[in-house]
Amino acid sequence: MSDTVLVELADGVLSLTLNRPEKLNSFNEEMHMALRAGIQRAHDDVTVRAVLITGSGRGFCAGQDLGDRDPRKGTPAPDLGNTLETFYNPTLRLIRALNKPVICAVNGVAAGAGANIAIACDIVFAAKSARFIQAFSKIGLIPDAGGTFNLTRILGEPRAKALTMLAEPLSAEDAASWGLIWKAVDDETLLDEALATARKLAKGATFGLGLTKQLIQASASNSLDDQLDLERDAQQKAGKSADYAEGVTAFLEKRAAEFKGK
Ligand code: T3D
Repeated sequence: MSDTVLVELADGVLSLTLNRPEKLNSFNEEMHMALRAGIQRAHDDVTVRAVLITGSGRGFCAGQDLGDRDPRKGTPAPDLGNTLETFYNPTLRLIRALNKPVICAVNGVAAGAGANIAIACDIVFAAKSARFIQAFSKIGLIPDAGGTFNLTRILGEPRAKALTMLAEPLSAEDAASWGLIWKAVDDETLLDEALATARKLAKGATFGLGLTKQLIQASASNSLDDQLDLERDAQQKAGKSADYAEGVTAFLEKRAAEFKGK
């Protein structure tokens, strides 16, 4: 087991903490594989009902470890298309495909692919001291890890283009007011708030939450007609779930529901 990602399961929440603080939790191959294994576990383990991703130390994640891309070593230029396909894209796809909520607690600077992995999560909290930096243009790259997709859909072209071309830091509070993240919170309360939210969701009707996540993600590329059809089909599944039966029964019995995520 790698210590580049700390893994803890408690109260239905799988916490994944990026753990290369001396490199601002930038990605080397080992950390890529450890994060992916964590998210895959969330897919496979029915006791996991929500995921929390955060970082150790003063940063969330500074994207790719550029020490592993040092041109001075004299090796041939790397095939970055291949590294995206091998390392980043599978993780992005796993996060989006996971039928369970993924909460991100951005504890400090989130740069390059680190920023875009955070943005790809379902509910993003950030410490007020955190910054989001689309650092790619500073080193001659394009925004990857879903950046061109998510930034454009969330912020629109003017802000997506300026953020990525200028690579200026975006504060957590501006990210929240622009709708890029859910909330900017005091540094001292970040983990408590994010964890409390993850625990609340983990106790919730996670079968329906998974469907909701997929529907909202699908809407960006669907017509209204297609989306109405999807809602019909998803509601049919939700209506047959044990969580729905429990939710309605608990309402009628004036008690708290005990959802099982089924
Ligand atoms: O390659 C592929 O597979 C393609 C995919 C690419 C995806 C990408 O993410 S490309 C973008 C890569 N990331 C960056 O360009 C960001 C580079 N880092 C920075 O610009 C700055 O470090 C930050 C703005 C993030 C933070 O600045 P600051 O002043 O708070 O911290 P610092 O002093 O720059 O960094 C602290 C340490 O972390 C420092 O090490 P040292 O000097 O104390 O030994 C620094 O070198 C290290 N560090 C930070 N980012 C990276 C890194 N080391 C390796 N790779 C990094 N990305």
